[in-house]
Amino acid sequence: MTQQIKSFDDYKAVYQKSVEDPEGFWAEQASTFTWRKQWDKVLDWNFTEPNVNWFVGGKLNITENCLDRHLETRGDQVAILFEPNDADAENITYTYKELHAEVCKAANALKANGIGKGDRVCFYMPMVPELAIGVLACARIGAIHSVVFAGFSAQALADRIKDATCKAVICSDYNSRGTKNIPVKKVVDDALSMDCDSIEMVLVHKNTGGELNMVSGRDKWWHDEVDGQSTACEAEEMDSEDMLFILYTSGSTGKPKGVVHTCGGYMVYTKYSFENVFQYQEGDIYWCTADIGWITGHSYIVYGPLLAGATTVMFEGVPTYPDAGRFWQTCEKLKVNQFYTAPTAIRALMAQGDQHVTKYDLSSLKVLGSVGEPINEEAWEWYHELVGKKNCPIVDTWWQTETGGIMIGGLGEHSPMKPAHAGYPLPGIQPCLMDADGKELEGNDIEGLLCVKYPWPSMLRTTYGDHERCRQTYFSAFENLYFTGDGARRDKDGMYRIIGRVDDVINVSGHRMGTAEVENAINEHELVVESAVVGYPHDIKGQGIYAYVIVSGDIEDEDAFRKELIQVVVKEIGPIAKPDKIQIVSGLPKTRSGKIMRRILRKVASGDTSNLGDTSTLLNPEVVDEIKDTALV
Ligand code: 6R9
Repeated sequence: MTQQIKSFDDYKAVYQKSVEDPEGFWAEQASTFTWRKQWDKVLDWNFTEPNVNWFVGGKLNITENCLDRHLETRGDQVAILFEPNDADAENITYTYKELHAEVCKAANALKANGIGKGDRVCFYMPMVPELAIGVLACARIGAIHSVVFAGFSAQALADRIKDATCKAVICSDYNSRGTKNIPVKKVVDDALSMDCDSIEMVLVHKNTGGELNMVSGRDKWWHDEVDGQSTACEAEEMDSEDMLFILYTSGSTGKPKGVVHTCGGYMVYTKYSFENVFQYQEGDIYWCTADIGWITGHSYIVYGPLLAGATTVMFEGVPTYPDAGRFWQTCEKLKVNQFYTAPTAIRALMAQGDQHVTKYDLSSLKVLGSVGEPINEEAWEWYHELVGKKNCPIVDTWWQTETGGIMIGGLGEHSPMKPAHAGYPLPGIQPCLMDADGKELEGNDIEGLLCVKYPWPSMLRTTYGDHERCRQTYFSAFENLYFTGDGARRDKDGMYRIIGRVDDVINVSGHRMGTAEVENAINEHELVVESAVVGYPHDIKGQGIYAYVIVSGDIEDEDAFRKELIQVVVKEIGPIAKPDKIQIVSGLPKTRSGKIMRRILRKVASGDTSNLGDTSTLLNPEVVDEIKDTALV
């Protein structure tokens, strides 16, 4: 284990060192791993192209660090502790030895099917151990995984498969979530009917069993391919900067982009941040409730914990099944020590009543984490008092798909806490706040656009197949800075409070959604002329989706029309992008240059029509009154 930070003074000293000598600091962290070949140079970078290389010339395989390295010291310790959807079902465990064997078998199966270094493999799977095994099997042989959250639609899956020209899809037959048994393979079949020419194989894991259409020559069963394989598989030697995975995320414009992470830096940073933020101790049981379809699952269910030799819980189900006490029941049963979830889940469970929490023994808990969106004070207090009994620090962790790991957040009990404040940057992270004119805001008690000044090991390297888009999106707003897209406050003590996105990205239940993406989906409906989507405050989801829609002709049954629109969005993106409110309007407020004035639409959607600012310069000021009068609030 790396040297963990053990007090706030310790943090201050380590932080100081990490910014004075970043290369020395990260070289020290990197030296705790197994490398096939030591790096020649710690860092080589510029933020103009951008071109960032960490541990240049180093050779490694991340799975040797997640698995092989632990075999001697902790081979019989549980690596993955699987909690199935059915609360009465037995837990399934994989020790480090067993996980190593399963990963090798799956890796051999992929190789036997012609998949090798550099090939892209798409995953569309529920939260079952085979997902983690499959992802690690890819990393073992140098194939690049692209996990697509299994709630996305066939269309969204096809777009991602095509963008990365994946060679194979690995999926399950069905996904059991709560009382539902969701057909997963069926979605893959639908996606593959949309010109996914690069796909040569579909590997199907039998999860619940049930009706299935297997296409001969293309579709194969996981058990047929994997079960008979050898439990040994030599790991592919990877360069530090070889791609480890692609993960698609939404931005303010266009289609989702494939964020690229590479092997060496991602490995060093996810382990370091995991050990320090959660203050993981030998023998602890750690549970992150995210889905591996998101970055949180990649970094803090799979890679970070396994690199640290932790026991990581994987949960198949939903927080409300069989009832709203499932999280706490499971914490009691598994004696969970570190628990990491999202504010939206906390708010939803809070609304179900305290009795679901108080009936369980939560004394094993030591650290509570929060991620995905700002946590409001009420939810923070509830989490702290009811779940943590005021004994557990809350680590509010701010980071992004692009940052690969936690950037700002508490370090277990060692950092000061303030509700709704993520707190201080982790060692090696140099945030700054900028004003709109590109001037850095110095000192404390200020608010601005959150940027990062200096590279950190797990930052994105590019957006797959389109480097210019990466430069444009993250490195062009401010010279020599990485721009996060978030606004933040630095309070008088230097603690950061994340305010939220400053671009056209909305955060629905911790899921990033580009407003343009939702608009494109809505516009697919034949009666829609134009639409504009904004976020508005939502009690449980954080933000809800509010759509303004212009239609052609008369709509006889508005409710039926709204249902149709929702269906279109579900088909194009998935249920997570469903608009909560759809207002039919005759026009959208536009500037003289034809840009939609979203500021006005956001205000109306949030129920605040008191001060809409100067609307006289609009091309069509008269629509503002109509929009106000027919608003759905
Ligand atoms: C890890 C993850 C990133 C966006 C980010 C920000 C918001 C994440 C937050 C937070 C306030 C926190 N966000 N954590 N806002 N406090 N602790 O969520 O990645 O899905 O890429 O979303 O989420 O707006 O820019 P991702």
